[in-house]
Parts: sequence; C-alpha cells; structure tokens
Amino acid sequence: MTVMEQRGAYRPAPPPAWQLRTDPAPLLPDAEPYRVLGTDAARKADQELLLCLHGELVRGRRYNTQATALTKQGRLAVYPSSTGQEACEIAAALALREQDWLFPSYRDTLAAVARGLDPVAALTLLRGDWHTGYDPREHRIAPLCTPLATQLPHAVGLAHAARLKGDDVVALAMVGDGGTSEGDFHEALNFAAVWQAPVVFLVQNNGFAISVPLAKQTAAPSLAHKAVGYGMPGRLVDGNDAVAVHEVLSEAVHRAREGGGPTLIEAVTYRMEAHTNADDATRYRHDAEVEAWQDHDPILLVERELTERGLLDEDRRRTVRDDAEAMAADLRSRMNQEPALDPMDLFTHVYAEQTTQLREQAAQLRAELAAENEADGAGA
Ligand SMILES: Cc1ncc(C[n+]2csc(CCOP(=O)(O)OP(=O)(O)O)c2C)c(N)n1
Repeated sequence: MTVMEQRGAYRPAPPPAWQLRTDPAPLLPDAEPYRVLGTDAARKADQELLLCLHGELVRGRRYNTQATALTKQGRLAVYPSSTGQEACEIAAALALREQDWLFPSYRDTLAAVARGLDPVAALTLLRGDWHTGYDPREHRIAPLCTPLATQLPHAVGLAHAARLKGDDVVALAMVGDGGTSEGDFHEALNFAAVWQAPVVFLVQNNGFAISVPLAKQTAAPSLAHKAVGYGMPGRLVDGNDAVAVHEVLSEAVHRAREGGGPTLIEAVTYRMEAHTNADDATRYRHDAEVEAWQDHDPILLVERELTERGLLDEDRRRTVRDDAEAMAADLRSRMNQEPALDPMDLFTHVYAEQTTQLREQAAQLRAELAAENEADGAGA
C-alpha cells in the first residue's frame, strides 16, 4: 500500500475525457517519396515548366560552383553549397506567388535567387557583412538564417498575422534535417497547426547535419511523419525530382492560401558537397555513397525527360549554358570588387547602449585588427 493509500486520501483519478480529435490517417505521408520524373506521369508534365526548371537548375548549379570558387579566392567567407539540392531550392521557390514570403536557412541562397534576388546581394551575409544585403520587405525574403530553425517561428508569426489582417500571403519556411531536432521546430509546427496558419514547412533531408547522419538525428519513421503529431499533413517527396517538388509544394501552398492550414513536406535529397568549404566530408562518409547519388542528379532527371521528348538539342543546351556562364561571370566580377567592410560595424547596431560584454569584445577585436594591420605593415 502506498503512503497516500494508508492515509486514505488516495482516489484513483477518473479516466480523462479523451478522444481522438483528428483522424490521423489522412495526415500520414506515403511510404515512398512522391516521384514524377522517370515514371509514366512525367509525360503529363508541362513542357514550359520542364524547360524553365531545366534552365534554372543549370543556373543554380553554376551559382554553386562559382560561389565555392569565390571562397577559395578569399572573396567569400563561407559558402554552404546546395549542389545536388537545386531541385528543392528552385522548384519550391517557384511555387510561391510574388506576395508570398520565403524564410530561408543559410543553405538556401538559390531559393532566394530563384525568387528574383540579386545573386550578389544573396551572398552579403556569407561574405561577412553585418547586414542582410537586401530589404527583406521589398523582396519578401527573410534574412538567410544561421541559428538553426529560428526562421520557422518567424514564418508562422508572419503567416498568422497576415491571415488576421486578411492579406493573401503564404509563408514558405525551409529547414534542414538537423534543424528538425530544434525546439523552435516543435514550437513553430505546434503553433502553425493550432492557428491553422498559411505556412508550408519544407525540410530538405540531405542526409547529414554536418557530420551527423539522419539515423543519429531521429528515430521517427520519416521526418514527414512528425507532421501527424501536430495535426497537419506530412508529405514525402523526391527532393531531386524538380517536377515532383514543384507539384507537392504548389499543392501545399494552394491549400494554405485557401485556409486549409499548414503542411510539413520532407524532400529526400543528398548534399553532394561538404557541409561548407570549411568541412571535410571524407571524414564521415564514403565516396561510393556520393557517387551513387550522381545517377539521381536533379539536372540529369530533367534532361532525360526533355531528351525523350526531343526538347533538348545542342542549341538549347548552349543557350542554357551561356546564360549560366553570363550569370557566373557577372557574379565573379562584382564579387571581385573590394567590398567596404569594417569588422567593427558588427557592434554598431546591436544595442543603443552597448553592454559591458560587447564593449569588451569590441575592444578585443579592435586590438586584434590593429595587430593585424601592424603585421601587414611590417611585412610590406
Ligand atoms: C541553434 C544552432 N545550433 C547549432 C548550430 C551549428 N550548426 C550549423 S549548421 C549545423 C547542421 C545543420 O544541419 P541541417 O539542419 O541538416 O542542415 P544542412 O546544413 O544539412 O542544410 C549545425 C549543428 C547552429 N547554426 N545553430
């Protein structure tokens, strides 16, 4: 007998008035990622969409190689390449309307560029500047977010506020597989579902959070299954299939716009490069795994379909390649112009009155910069 029972105070609690409020079955994702390219359904894909996606994917790939080259030339502090993930980036961004908002992570430069942002402005933060480089309100693109998943509650807040105001706005929030383990992911999805906010969450499951593989990140059946616990539909899509990504995203955006509430989409893809230029991926994965994904390259998948339809001749390839090269040349030449960066600006706009710690950090940085200048002067 327990102490409570001995005292006679123990009364078993009545069973809670519990009931299943939502039938979970329609919320469940399919067992396999949704695919279009390489299946019979591909024949129905719109020709203009295919050609547009192809051009954008090739541009996106070229942007990635150019930005990575700029890190090697010391023109860019860091670049998290999305090579291999271009279909997620571009097809998702193209599913939005002009008035909608994008909430990107640090890896989602291509989504921002596909939405019309100047390719150089998109690299401002990664260049080491203290500001975003563009007006988020003008472009309806939130700043590229480095603290994992913090962009998600922001997206929900904006989407919910827009709905309260009666504005026709949908927010697309992008996050990595690792970001789904953050508290912000939970809070954002919970609020989004309770409020039925017009927001779409796109998880790019690229296999790794730096060196941590998905198996060590979660024991969930899939990341899309997490949706069910919040009461929103989960969708699983092949993240390398640009047509499938575009279709699934467009449906979810439409649903959100019509008042149907949020959706969680897991796009299964693969990060072909290292986490950033500062990472050595050979320390935690085998080349064979990377090579196996080459056969499922997002550009290759679209090109196979275009070729089969007789829409990709040498002329077309050249036009697309020239367009990508022109973009890369412009990016290169503008990034090669010396930026006016003063590292001390980091402290300028944080607080109206600096805290003691910030004053100390500013003094430390000032001393380091002075020592560096002196060393440069001595070496000259
Ligand atoms: C709150 C927070 N914790 C840790 C980090 C350090 N960090 C930067 S990237 C990263 C891995 C993220 O992986 P994932 O979400 O899968 O996105 P991916 O980089 O693969 O696109 C970590 C842990 C961070 N930026 N923010």
